[in-house]
Amino acid sequence: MNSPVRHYVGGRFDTSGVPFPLIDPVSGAATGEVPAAPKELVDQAVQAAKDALHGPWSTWSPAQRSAVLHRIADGIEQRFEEFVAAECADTGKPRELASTIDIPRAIANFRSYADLTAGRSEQSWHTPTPDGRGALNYTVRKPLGVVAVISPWNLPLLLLTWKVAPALAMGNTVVAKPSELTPSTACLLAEVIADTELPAGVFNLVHGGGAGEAGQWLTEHPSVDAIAFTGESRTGSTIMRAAAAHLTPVSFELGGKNAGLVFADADFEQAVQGTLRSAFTHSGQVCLCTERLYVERSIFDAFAQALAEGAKALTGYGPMVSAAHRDKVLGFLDKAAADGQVLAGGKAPKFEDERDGGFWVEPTVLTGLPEDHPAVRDEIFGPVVHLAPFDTEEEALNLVNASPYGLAATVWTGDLSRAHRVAPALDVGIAWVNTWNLRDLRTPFGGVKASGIGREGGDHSLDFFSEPMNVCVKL
Ligand code: NAD
Ligand code: 6OD
Repeated sequence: MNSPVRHYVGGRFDTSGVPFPLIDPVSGAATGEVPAAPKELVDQAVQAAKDALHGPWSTWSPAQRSAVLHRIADGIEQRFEEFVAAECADTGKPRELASTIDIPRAIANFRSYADLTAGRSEQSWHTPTPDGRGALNYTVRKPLGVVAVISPWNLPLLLLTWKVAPALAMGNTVVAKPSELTPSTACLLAEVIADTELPAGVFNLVHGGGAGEAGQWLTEHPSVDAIAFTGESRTGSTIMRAAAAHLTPVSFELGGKNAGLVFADADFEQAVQGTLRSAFTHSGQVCLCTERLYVERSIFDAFAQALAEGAKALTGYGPMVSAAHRDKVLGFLDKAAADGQVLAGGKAPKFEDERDGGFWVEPTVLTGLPEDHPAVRDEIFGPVVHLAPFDTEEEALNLVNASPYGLAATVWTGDLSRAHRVAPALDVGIAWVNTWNLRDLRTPFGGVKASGIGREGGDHSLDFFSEPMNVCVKL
């Protein structure tokens, strides 16, 4: 068993609350315990964050904040292997993913917001006045106050730090609540932060679930000044209702049903390999993964065969995060098998070892389902992609844009004009052309429709986590 995961409140570690088990998704075995924060502890965390807003932290310059963010990044780097091991243990993801994506990106999140905040300037205007002397207007950016950061289980440290780093960069204080399924790296982060000079109460961490637990108590708290949330769209609706009571601003990164478009003029092999990556990375448990693929009819059969062969040949993939999530994914697959065709996968694999107690699903390629079938319409968040043919560019655009979601899409084409015509016409927040999940942390990140509210990334995050105020001085 690992050591218990701890809360971090007002600069002190705490283990209060009824413990619940941590489960290894690879084998289904219990690996440790997590205490569920009682309401009093959540209140203490918010109070500590509120008090810290008026302490020494309020006098720190952007350069000082930038320096401490770099020190947090250094601290993660120094304990890199511990972070990787903890992320793999909680999520079941292969080491290859945690060591090349999750933990490096957490470090990059701190470094990039450290650099951005240090170099940021504000606007000023000289305004003419009738007396000829004019006025000087200038913008002052203030922190929002206490920010609640609520994050999901699929990229636990990456997505938590994606919000914590810019919130701290702009001088806010934070109460973070990671997913109850994957709390370990957040606790390691608190240990790293405790070793820096960040004042007590600036970063706080509480564990527990959402409804009726720490998550809900945070979103309903009158002293929380902003909520930065990543998770399911339905949870976003619930949080928005809670936030309405105090008109608390929200930044939401929500679910998706991302589409890929493969035109006949695409580089065939690049599109096949790219789709294998976009559909099956982290067994489809990335919000950006492709779950619907539309392929131009003239290459549809060859593409479907190549993708199915590629999916059958995949090895080294990880499990679903929990038994409940595995059952949800298999539920979609049972319905899909009854109503359409399964070209690859479609069930839980058999290993004849300890993994048979874990939460595995084979990489799955489906076809032949109508657009309103649950497996084509709803977010599955597993290793499942459905293929359908299209005949014209217009039809392809209509198919992609018919979804209530609008997070990301990928276009595979060899025609530059088509790429520039099609990509901006997609109703999504992020469109990739001939690639997938290529990230520059300064770019706007987020979704339209049911996939989110607001944009994060670069200045977009720094703007969300601060309030601009104008000062007008008559000269
Ligand atoms: P989830 O919505 O179930 O949970 C996310 C977080 O919210 C967890 O910490 C959970 O404890 C908390 N929570 C749940 N109910 C709550 C409530 N009523 N009040 C306050 N907090 C509550 O999502 P999940 O299953 O952890 O993550 C998977 C989902 O996240 C998928 O829909 C996926 O698309 C989405 N996601 C989106 C992005 C993005 O950038 N758009 C990134 C990652 C994941
Ligand atoms: O890359 C990012 O910044 C980001 N927010 C990724 C989200 C992935 C969803 O699972």
